[in-house]
Amino acid sequence: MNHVFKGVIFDLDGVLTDTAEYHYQAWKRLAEKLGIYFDRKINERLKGVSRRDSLDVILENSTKTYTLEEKVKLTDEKNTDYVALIQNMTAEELLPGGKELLKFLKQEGYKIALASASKNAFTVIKNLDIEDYFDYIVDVAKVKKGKPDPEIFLTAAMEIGLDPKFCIGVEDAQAGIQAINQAGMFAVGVGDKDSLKGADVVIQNLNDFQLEEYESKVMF
Ligand code: B16
Ligand code: MG
Repeated sequence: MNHVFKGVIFDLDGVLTDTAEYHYQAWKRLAEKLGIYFDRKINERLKGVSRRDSLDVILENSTKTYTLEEKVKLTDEKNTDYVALIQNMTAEELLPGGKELLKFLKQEGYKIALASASKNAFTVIKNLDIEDYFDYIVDVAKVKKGKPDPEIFLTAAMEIGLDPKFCIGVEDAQAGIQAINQAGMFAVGVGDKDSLKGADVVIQNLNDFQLEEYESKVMF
């Protein structure tokens, strides 16, 4: 293998699949129960954000203050609903270009890792039937600092045995792009150019992923 890059580290929600809709449904149910206003616009702010921090965003619209214990109960409740929703996910829910890109990277000998903020990432990957493509899936429960801290991407690079500079990180959230930048990796943003500042390139979906083009942009 004579590639410039040697590994690709993927985010999950918003890059390989759209679990945001399931997160939305589960948070919506909790918010309704608590009598708190919640809509899809607020849900956008939860992308790439940890479960606990997501709850704090939702509670910004609450007049009541919750104890730490109550917050744990609320996130547990949301997660029970979310887990029930993702049980029925299938390979059909892989976003455009996902399968083709994973196949190509594997064939070409690139290392592949997952750096998702979701504690349910493994279940989703299994249901999408893509777990065999990954050399390493970061267990976010063991990561101390969330994105934009680079820890999750650096952990992934270390576990696949690569210097971060030989890795490409792929993200749909601004905090994720910042994490990739701070990790010293090449950053591919998936989504809207204006909301993914600092990305080396921004693509609409994984069908537009152009490895050769990215390799021609860097020099070591
Ligand atoms: P969980 P990603 C993130 O996934 C989601 O975008 C975010 O909305 C969610 O709160 C977070 O995972 C935690 O998920 O409650 O399942 O642990 O984009 O980092 O793959
Ligand atoms: Mg994401």
